[in-house]
Amino acid sequence: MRIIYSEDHKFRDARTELHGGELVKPFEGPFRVEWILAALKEHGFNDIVAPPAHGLSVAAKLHDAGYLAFLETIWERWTAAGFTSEAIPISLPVRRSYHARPPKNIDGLLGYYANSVETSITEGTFRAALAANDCAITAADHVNDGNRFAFALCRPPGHHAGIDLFGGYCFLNNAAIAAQRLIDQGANKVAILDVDFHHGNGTQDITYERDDIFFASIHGDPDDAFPYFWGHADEIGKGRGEGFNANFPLPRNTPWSRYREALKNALARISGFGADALIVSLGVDTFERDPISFFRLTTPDFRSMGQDLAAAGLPTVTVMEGGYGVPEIGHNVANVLIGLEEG
Ligand code: 7XA
Ligand code: ZN
Repeated sequence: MRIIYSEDHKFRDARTELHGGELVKPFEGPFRVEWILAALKEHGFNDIVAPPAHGLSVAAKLHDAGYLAFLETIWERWTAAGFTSEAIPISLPVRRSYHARPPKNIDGLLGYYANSVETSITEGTFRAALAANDCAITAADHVNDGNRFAFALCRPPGHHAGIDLFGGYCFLNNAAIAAQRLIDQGANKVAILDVDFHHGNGTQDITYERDDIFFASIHGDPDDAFPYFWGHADEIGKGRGEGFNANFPLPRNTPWSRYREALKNALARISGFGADALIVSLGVDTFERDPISFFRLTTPDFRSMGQDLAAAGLPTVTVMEGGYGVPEIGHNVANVLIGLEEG
């Protein structure tokens, strides 16, 4: 399987994350990709290529123009305003902010485009997000060229990035960008299956009113898990998109046996949709020892997950999302890819 990876992810190396009332070292950092790459090489995945620059033309079909301009210029504007530390939103539009619009004040603008406040923006964040976008597009192109699989080792991740929202460590929605690229190149219908522990609220935001992208997500119940305000089972899509969104919230301590039932149900929905291709938003924070999540999957379970995903029989672009804290994340990712190739 071809792995698409850019060294430019290193340009995002934040010092701060707001967690439990403190500014801590972020759970999402460059070390994650180092662990994943090391494990992939150990398991014999040696076809690792850097993506060419693709720019923002695909992202511009999914994200708001003002939001993209914000991402591109926020650091410059933040420092020009005299701030010397990382940019953290403090004031967000909420219920009954009926007249919310992008303010000119940089603090206000930062809150306007945020869906949560743990994620600091740093000098190199946009450059790294652009590289992740390049990985996703290149992986989609590899599958479009007739290859069954590609893995976009994206960092920063993307599935919480909405039409005009960043947060949850995400800025550009890499999975939706891969789906859009496949559609631009001739696919009629693409399914995105999000197996990260957290609901893919950004992907749902982008695809909610579309009937050419089916979105399914298996995740910690939002009653108990970030992003809290999205991901309920009754969110089924809207307008033309009604019936093309499926959420599978699961409780604390979910083991593989229970997870697998949800996975089979999600795959059955995708099969009914009749997709030409599958995008997998792969988070391995469903792992039993993930520091910020609460499912109970083990390292061998990820191989079974890959086999189940392959049984869908679709050209598949896997896009990296979350997974934290322990070097096992690399083996968990490798196991999904091994399972995909076996299935
Ligand atoms: O998939 N998304 C993540 O892994 C990021 C979740 C961010 C949680 C922040 C709440 N402390
Ligand atoms: Zn996650």
